Amino acid sequence: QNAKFATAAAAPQTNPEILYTGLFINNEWVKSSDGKTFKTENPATGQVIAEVQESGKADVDKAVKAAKDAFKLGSPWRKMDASERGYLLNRLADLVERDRTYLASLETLDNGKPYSAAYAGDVVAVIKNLRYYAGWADKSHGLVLPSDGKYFAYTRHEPVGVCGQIIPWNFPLLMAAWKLGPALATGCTVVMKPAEQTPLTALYLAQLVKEAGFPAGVVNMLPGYGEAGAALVDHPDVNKIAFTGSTEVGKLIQRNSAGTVKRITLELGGKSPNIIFADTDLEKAVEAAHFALFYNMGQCCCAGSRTFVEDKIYDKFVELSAERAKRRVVGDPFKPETEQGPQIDAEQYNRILGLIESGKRQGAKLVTGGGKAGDVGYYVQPTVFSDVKDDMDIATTEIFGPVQQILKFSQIDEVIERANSSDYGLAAAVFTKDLDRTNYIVQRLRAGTVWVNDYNVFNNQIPFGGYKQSGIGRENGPYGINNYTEVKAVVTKLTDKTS
Ligand code: TXE
Repeated sequence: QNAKFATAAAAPQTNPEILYTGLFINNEWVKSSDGKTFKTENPATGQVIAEVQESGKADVDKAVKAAKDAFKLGSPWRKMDASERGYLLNRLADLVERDRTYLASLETLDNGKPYSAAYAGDVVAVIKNLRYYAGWADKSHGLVLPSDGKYFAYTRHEPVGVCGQIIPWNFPLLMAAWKLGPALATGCTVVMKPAEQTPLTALYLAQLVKEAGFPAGVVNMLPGYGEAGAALVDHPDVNKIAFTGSTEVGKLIQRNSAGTVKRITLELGGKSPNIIFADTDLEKAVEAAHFALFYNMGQCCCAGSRTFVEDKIYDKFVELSAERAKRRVVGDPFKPETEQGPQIDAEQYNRILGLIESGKRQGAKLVTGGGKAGDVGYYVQPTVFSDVKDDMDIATTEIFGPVQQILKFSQIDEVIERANSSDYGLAAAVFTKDLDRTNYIVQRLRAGTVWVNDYNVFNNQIPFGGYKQSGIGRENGPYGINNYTEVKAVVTKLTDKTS
């Protein structure tokens, strides 16, 4: 984080006003066609925060029409200079920055993540992402190609068109930014569906889109359930789907997109290996492995959820990891000292508790935690398992909760093979001071990101995405732009040619 954002967090608004609960279509707030609503709750208390309009298929049709109209030839958006699109994205970043405290507070209320993380992490990353892609708006361009024959050949990078963007609840605002930034930089139009658990910050962001001056229909926001997402996937006028969520739904989306040959990018689940060699700084590695798993209540697709530790330091590593997990401060996410808030909802909470039970049943050693924390809200104790075997459910299933699995290894090729023997391939990390070993291992791990001597390092310049069943495509960095463009080759006959 740069100095500009490194100030202490402003005091949160523990009861932020809920301003927008409708559907945002064509720069207007409207109700759902069939009058349906759904409740969004505060996972720290289980209490309802607000009733939100629930988008159905008819609303998807309306929003897609608005996005299609905004993309029509001759529309203000299509005629706009690329640099102007960049200006609007920067303006949006300015507004997020202006409302940083409010947005971080609203995120904490709706999602349960510690306010300190929402303020210093999520919202800052949103601002930087929008600015990063603002810079790309007038720098994404084609090539002039030395074609054989008497031809002048060049490529145009054109916007792919109407994009359906379906996002999850673990980083609600940040996932909205990751998807909006490249889509708007390249001149696409968007219909976004935030997750049903966390619609509030995305809805507020939609209002900022309007305030920033984006033309009507360029961004449409449809709160609702998976059915609305499925209707976007099926819609013949949607040219591309960008999805972040479960591998299960990702497969459905891939299948259902085939009917209209949509472009798709999928960012799905993971079971990422974090490999710790004995030559590393033990205490730093323990802390890094703790952060790798427990950050955001374990609700990270890239969570280091298989911690492989070299046998020589295994016992000590387990002992220190348990001590660290016991020190983890669990509680009210608005309190500055809180490191861990509640899980997102009852479904995830019960699923995590069920997986913890499976770990106990299947013979892993529970070294700390192992159950719910408190009686109000969806809190789970920071949990550490040792003596975990590769075929246990806790070693193969994405838990998406504060449950660390520590596995033992002794040989480098053995740990590479075990690390790679997963259907997932999102991220991996290695901790060692040995350069040759580092180079050997990074070339062999089948993962979209490999961190060396650190974990969870995210920057907008760096691509992120998965191998295997962790997804298709890469977000962020220059690669993120490609998802939103079609390449058009233009070949013009010349009457004369010279070198
Ligand atoms: O995900 P879903 P859920 C993983 C994590 C978690 C599990 C289930 O393991 O425990 O997924 O979480 C929308 N067509 N991740 O059930 O259902 C849905 O409304 C189109 C990993 O919350 O995939 C929401 O907006 N869209 C992950 C979004 O998909 C559909 C983040 C994600 O929800 C749909 C979240 C359908 N048929 C969970 N069904 C990551 N990769 O970071 C649902 N949706």
